[in-house]
Amino acid sequence: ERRPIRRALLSVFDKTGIVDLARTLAEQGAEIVSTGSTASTIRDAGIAVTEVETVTGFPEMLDGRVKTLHPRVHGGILADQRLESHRDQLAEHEIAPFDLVVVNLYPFAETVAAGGSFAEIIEKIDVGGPTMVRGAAKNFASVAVVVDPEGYPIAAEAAEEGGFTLAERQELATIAFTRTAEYDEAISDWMLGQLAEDDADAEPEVETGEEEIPSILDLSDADAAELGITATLRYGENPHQRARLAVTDETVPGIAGAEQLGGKAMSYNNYVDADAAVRAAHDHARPAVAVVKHNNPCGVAVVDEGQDIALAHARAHGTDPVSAYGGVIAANRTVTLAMAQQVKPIFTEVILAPGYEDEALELLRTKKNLRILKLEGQYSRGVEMREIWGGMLIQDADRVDAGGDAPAGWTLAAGEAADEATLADLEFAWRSVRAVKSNAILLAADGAAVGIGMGQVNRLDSCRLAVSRANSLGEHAEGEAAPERARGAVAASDAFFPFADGVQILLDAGVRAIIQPGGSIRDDEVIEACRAAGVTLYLTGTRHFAH
Ligand code: 93A
Repeated sequence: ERRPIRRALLSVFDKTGIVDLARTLAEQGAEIVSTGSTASTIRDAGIAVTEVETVTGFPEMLDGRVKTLHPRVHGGILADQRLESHRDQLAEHEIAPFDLVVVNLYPFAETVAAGGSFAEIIEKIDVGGPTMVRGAAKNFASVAVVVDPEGYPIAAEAAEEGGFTLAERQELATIAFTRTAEYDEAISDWMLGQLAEDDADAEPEVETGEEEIPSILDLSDADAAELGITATLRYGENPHQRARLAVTDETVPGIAGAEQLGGKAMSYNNYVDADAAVRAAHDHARPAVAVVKHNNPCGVAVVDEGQDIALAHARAHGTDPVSAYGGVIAANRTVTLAMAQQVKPIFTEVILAPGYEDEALELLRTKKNLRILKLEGQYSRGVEMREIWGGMLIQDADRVDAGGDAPAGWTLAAGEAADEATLADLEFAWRSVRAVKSNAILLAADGAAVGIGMGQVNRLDSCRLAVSRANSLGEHAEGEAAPERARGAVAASDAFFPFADGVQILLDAGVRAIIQPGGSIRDDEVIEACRAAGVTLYLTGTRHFAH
């Protein structure tokens, strides 16, 4: 059942489309009450409008800080018109109820993004606007609330059809509370950033006399959009860093343009990890899942074509279930319901896949914070760029398609030629290790990583880390020792072993085959160590640093 719109309160910062809405409301016989410049915009268009001052009997004061904060406004918004007692009290105080509240707020985040001064930003903290929005949203039983110009055509249509239904008003209320929540979150983020800045400002600033060049982060949203910026992110790598996202290549599906099917807005770190996760998963032709944390894989596994991707996920999660907490999961096949059921209990920031079974998507969407991204097509990048002080480095993207990346291009340097299964594991390990930050050592067994050592400043420590993870993180009953998963595994190293000491760690742990580029002046010592241990060693001649 529709509630007719007899009286509407319009107070909008962004005047886009407000005249059209006001005209329809007036044509449908609604009284329009409005604030300062909203009222003049409507009146200039020849539409009858009542100034809010006329309603309150009070002038706008404190430079506009107090415009609508008055019982004659909020009584009209908050009265539950179904209740006789509320109707009586309104009558007693000669307050007319509102049926529709249309408000959009002072552009707080936009003023921050545009580099407004401290005082300007403070003045853009809207108080009266959110108060009206929250009041109307709370009272959706009686009032409809619209918070941005996109909703005006719907409101106009509703006015023509005799008003909004209860279900529609409740949906509008939900949108309204989401809006005020985001609005306050932007304010608290900025306030926190100010605290951090205050600390940094303890040192007196030096006047250089030089004119500051505005950074891309200082541009207004509109100017930034012309440079391909599609989003202003909540913040950068840390809360005190501003951040934005620009799409630089619209011809590829890309992480930057991926379709989001659920969850909160992507953060800066989410994008970084999502990119690493998709790249790692797409390095495999077979169905694969990669779990990434802080730009490093903490799990990766493949299954045979035709097997459920859920199995790959279970095994990728099993690589290092401790680190997978709060990770980003990428699959190179459609996410099945079985995989969604596995993911559900695991705290995960982002999941990415080329598609989702309907029931899988439905289940994943019950996790409100999980960002669900759909991304079709093969990961591909032409060039990679990285900023340094005063410059930019540009290089061809690293690919796994060099001669040495396939077993046919490998050289057997020690031990017996690997059988088919070992060769498959070596290839899996080789294709997986390049996603790991150097120095990278990856142990694998049966198409799954079992121990990853990453980001160490010497290869010896990466070997130790890979082995200790393999031998401590495997599934085991409480009170029992973890299985020694390094024993019988294969090992891949993203670059050559400069000394035999790292290899010796792997040999002592019981690996059965090793793949590495070779090329060290001490290759002979490395080869000799493998030969002495009776372990197969292949050289690829190709290196895959990722620093
Ligand atoms: O300064 S406020 O926090 N105090 C108020 O009482 C108030 N009432 C409406 N901001 C207030 N507003 C905001 O003014 C609305 O949210 C809207 O953004 C803007 C509309 O004012 P005008 O119609 O004068 O442009």
